Amino acid sequence: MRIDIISIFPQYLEPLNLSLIGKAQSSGRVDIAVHDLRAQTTDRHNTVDDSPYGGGPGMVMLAQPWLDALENVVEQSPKISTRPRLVVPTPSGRVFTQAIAGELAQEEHLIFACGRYEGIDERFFQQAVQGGQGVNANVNANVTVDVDRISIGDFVLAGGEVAALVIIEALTRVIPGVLGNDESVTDDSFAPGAMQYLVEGPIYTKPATWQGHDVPEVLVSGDHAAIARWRRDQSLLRTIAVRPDLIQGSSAEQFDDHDLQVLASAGWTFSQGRWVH
Ligand code: 6GU
Repeated sequence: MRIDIISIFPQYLEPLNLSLIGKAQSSGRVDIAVHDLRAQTTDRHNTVDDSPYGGGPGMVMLAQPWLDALENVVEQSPKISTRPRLVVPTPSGRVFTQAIAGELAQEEHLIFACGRYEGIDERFFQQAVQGGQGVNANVNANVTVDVDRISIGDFVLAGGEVAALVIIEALTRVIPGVLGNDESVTDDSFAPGAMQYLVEGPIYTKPATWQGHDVPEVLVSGDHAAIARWRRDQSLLRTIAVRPDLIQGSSAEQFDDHDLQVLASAGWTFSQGRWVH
């Protein structure tokens, strides 16, 4: 997968060279390039923003440098057959989930537009979706992308860079081959499938007794079925405690009979198409 990131603070994206994503780059599973939006400006002050039409606080990013940057990125990136997806981190996007991470992980080419200030002039997106001849005389690429506005939660950041890091880390670890075989992503919290509406429960490592606290007996029993069942029970109980909204958004079909017993023992029963608790 190719990932291009456009930002006025390229250094914000340096952590992408570390750890899991750094390794995914070295192994060729992802190819990441960061581009400085200011490189597109032609005036003496490298202007990227101006005051909003209609008034109001803050500044709005100019459409032109963004279109020029997008054209350059599409022009420079290795030939890719599919239409790139332009991911725009913004609090006014759809809320990011593990399912969306899986969806993005299937794309061949993602371009992240990390805005700052109040955001980017809307006409940049209109133009990016529509395509047509670019105004940049040197490049004149015919750029069309799918625009995907994504929020990482109900709070406001100072810019899209940190959100792009979050989204890229989540999608990279679900690209096949990025994690080892023994680090299955299907058991993760929110993983599509059996864990979709659940968070993981507690985990333990050595020593078996630490500061007077014992590891739960079942985990040292060697009984794999009992361990799997215990973990699932813990997951159900923790989800009820910290994320009842996840259970509320699920239906009884997500759960087996034993799950439903555990939920019932915690006061949650599914009746006439909804959860009662
Ligand atoms: Cl994706 N960007 C910004 N700037 N703020 C956010 C966000 C994204 N998600 C939540 N707040």
